[in-house]
This record gives sequence, C-alpha cells and structure tokens, in this order.
Amino acid sequence: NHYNIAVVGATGAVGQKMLETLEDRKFPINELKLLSSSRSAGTKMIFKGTEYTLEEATPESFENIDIALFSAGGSISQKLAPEAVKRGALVIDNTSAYRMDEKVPLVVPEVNEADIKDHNGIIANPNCSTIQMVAALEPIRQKLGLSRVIVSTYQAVSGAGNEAADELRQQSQSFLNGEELEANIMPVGGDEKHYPIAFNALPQIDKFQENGYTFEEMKMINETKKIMHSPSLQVAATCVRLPIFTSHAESVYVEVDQAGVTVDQLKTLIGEAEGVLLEDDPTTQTYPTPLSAAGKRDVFVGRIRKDLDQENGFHLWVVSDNLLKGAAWNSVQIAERVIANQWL
Ligand code: 11C
Repeated sequence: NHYNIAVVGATGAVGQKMLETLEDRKFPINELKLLSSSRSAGTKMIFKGTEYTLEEATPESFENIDIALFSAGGSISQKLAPEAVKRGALVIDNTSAYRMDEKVPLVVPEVNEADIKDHNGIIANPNCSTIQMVAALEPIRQKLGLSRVIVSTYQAVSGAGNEAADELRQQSQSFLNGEELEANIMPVGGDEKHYPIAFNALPQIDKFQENGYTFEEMKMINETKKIMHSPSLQVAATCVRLPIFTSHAESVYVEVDQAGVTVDQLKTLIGEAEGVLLEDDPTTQTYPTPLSAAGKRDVFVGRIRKDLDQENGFHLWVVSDNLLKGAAWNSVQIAERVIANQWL
C-alpha cells in the first residue's frame, strides 16, 4: 500500500529533513505534495530526483491526502490542521499548537506508541529537547521509577530555523574579521532585544512566561509529564542556546524511586533501549557530542554517574540531532507506526 503525503513547510529546516528522512526510509509514497506559506510558494525542491514546485497551503490542498506532516509554524497548524482532518487526512504536527490538547496524543514512539491509536485526526510531535530526554529516561522510569528530573540544555541554533543558523554563520565570520556583530534574530525572532549568538551562550530559548521560565523550559516540563503519563513527576529545566549548528545536548540529573541502583544497572537499561545508544567510557574519553550525533537518528547517552550526595541521584549527558529525532525523524517514525499498526 502507498500513501498520499503532504509536507507543509517543506523549505524550512525541519521540512527539508522530513523530505530527506522520507527518502532514506523508503517511505511508501504514492503522491507527494509540497506545501508552504504564500511566501515560499513557487520554490522548487528535489525529492528522489524529481522536481516539485511548492504550492501555497489552503484547505483544499488536503483533498485526497492520507498523511500531512506539518512544520510551518503554530499559526498555520492552528488554521489548516483541522481543515486537513475534515478532508480525511491524518495530521502529524511538529508545532506546539496542539501538544497540550487533551484530545491530541503527544508521541515519542519509543515511549508511548500506544497513545497514537487514540488520535482524533491529529498527533503532536513533541519539542526537540523534550524528545531526546524522554527517550533516554523512559527505560529508567519503567524499570526503576522516576521521581525527579533537573535538566540544563545546550541547544543548537537550527532549532530556531534556517535564519538563525545563517545569523550564527554571519556573526562568526564577522567576529573572526574583528568586525562588530549584528544581531537581529537570537535569542528569539520578534522579541524586543537581540544578542549575538556567535562565541556566546544565551540563557533564553523562546519567550519568557509569567513565572520567569521560558516557553522552551515550560515545554520540557509539561510535555515530559504528558508523554510519560506522570503528572506528579518533578521536572525543572534551564534551556540555553549555544553557537552549535546541529544537535542539542543536555545535562540531566534524575532521582529514581528504587534504592541501591548502580551505574552499571543504568548503563544496561540504556544500552538495551530502543533508539538509544550508550557511548560511555571515561577510560577511553568516550561520550557523545553534538558533532558526533549530527546526521544520526538515535539518541546518544554518556557520562552516567552516581550523585555523590544523593543516594538515588544520577547524572547523564544526552545528545541527539535536533532536526532528526527531535523533529523530522520522530514525525516520520510516528507515520510509520500508524501504518504498521493500521491506526490510520
Ligand atoms: C529550539 N526547541 O531549539 C526549539 C525548536 O516547539 O517545536 C522547536 C520548537 C517547537 O529553538
């Protein structure tokens, strides 16, 4: 069986990776439609050697579409996802528009694949920094119980889109030429102030909320509880942008429920987990880095240590390609699971 697929936001950082992933996975496509905002309509893109012209996404674009992958910003999803559903398409939405909606499953297949079957036409793809963390922590939660998570992130600029990556490139060149740095986008396009990202670290990803946390931090907190079905899990996050193009890294502190757990136990659990690879050997300086994870679909974990004071506390270093497992691959993986389980 082959399916009619629409990719909404095909020219974006995630959209481009969606096309690459569909091709890499030999996804069973009958017809492919590349859609965008009016701004990018007319752009040409190549998929499997064939040239496609982007069309402006309208409600009618979704006639005869089986699966629509949305990654063109929250407002386009708000407006068009219900139109796509009305016309019989299944929407896999990579924006934050529907993630916390009770009727919408929020899915990382390695963690909560079974939630997919309760969809009402829309399945939400979580935030990139949330996905890699829950994929690494779920095997621990399942076997040992999890009571608390404290995470600090080291995030790549591509999470904020192609324009943010261009800004880092530009500023890096200016910095090395001894020129003044021009900042127009980071930390948040459209916010009041901008700071250089080149050779810097910005403790703000997305806009500040009334409680003093940023929206990215609140996404990590709320989405983790929803995906793990653990409303009482204690989660705190500090999200930081670094001058890295690809892959988010995270320093994660966890407290497990079970007493007497060893580092070796955690390594075994993570080593056996689906979609997660252990790269952890201090004697050979083995650990994942953003560069080593870029271009790969897995989540990588290293630096597993026991806390020196808290009996049930452990520290981990979690790295993954933010555009693949964090976005495009997780979306395509959801689509694959939908088809394999006949949940369309
Ligand atoms: C970033 N995590 O790195 C963001 C990008 O909610 O899907 C993903 C935004 C989202 O800037």
